[in-house]
Amino acid sequence: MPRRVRILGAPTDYGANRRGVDMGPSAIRYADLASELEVAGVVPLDEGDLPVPRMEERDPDTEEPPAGTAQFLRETREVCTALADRVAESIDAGATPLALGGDHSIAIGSLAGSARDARIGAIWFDAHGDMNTPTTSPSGNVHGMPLAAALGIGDFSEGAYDWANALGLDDSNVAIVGLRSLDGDERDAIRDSDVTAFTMSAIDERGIASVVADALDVATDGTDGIHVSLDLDWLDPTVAPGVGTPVRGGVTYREAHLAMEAVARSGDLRSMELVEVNPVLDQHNETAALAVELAASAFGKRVL
Ligand code: HAR
Ligand code: MN
Ligand code: MN
Ligand code: MN
Repeated sequence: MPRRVRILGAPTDYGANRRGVDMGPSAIRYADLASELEVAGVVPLDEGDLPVPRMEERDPDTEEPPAGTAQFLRETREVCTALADRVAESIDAGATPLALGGDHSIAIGSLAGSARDARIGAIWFDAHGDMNTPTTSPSGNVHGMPLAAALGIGDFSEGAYDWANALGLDDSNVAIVGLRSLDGDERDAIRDSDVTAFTMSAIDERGIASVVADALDVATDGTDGIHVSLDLDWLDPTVAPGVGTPVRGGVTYREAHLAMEAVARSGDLRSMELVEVNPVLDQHNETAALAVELAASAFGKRVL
């Protein structure tokens, strides 16, 4: 039976400092996500978008946390708890959830849902570590924090209930691939954890195939499957210009495809997300189109 993929749009930009990433799901669908997934040999079912309150509709009198702490944490919690339920339901129904951001804060929901009744691993394809906490973040933007939140590092609780910590995910099963931008405290957080981080230098020296093979070993070791979190700023800005926080020196078009093909071959993909596509900053939707191509590769599209 072919794999079924449930497409879950999460059009939020509450975790980012640049507007526009809320249009990511539309841009990715416009780039023919569903038909490319069919070409990859899976059966896509588009479940539409999660409800996200529009920034412009918010009560201007709502109190924001002081600068220097996590911004819009309440809205982020709402989106992520809803997404977590939809991801968990998709997996229960025997399908593979594919979440469309939105900014990278949605990963808190994807990971919580994917890890609800299972032990999972995660591969984080990103220029950034996303290991800040509300107290260490220099920006207050939650899209720089989702990996820490999911690993139970830092206080995201807003009271007693810790909605963010994905209990079925252990740091020893997390690999970051393509790292090239870190804040000071974030570097310490990664060093103090059991997260395995592969920088761009590692890719330059060893080649992407060997690095991704190691990342897959880390994420599959003793787990029931892996979550693939694909931040489009992982790629070099020359091929993925439509992102809010581009960093020079990213992976090439070919390296990105090779990595996704290795994910497909592993047979361990349990859940996936495409995040940080910003159509306002893009050129002719090419970053959304690239996201679609890479998803198709991750779900098994091949030339021959
Ligand atoms: N590290 C910076 C911060 O915390 C930048 C976060 C970058 N944004 C992302 N995450 N797209 O991967 O603000
Ligand atoms: Mn990210
Ligand atoms: Mn990033
Ligand atoms: Mn551990």
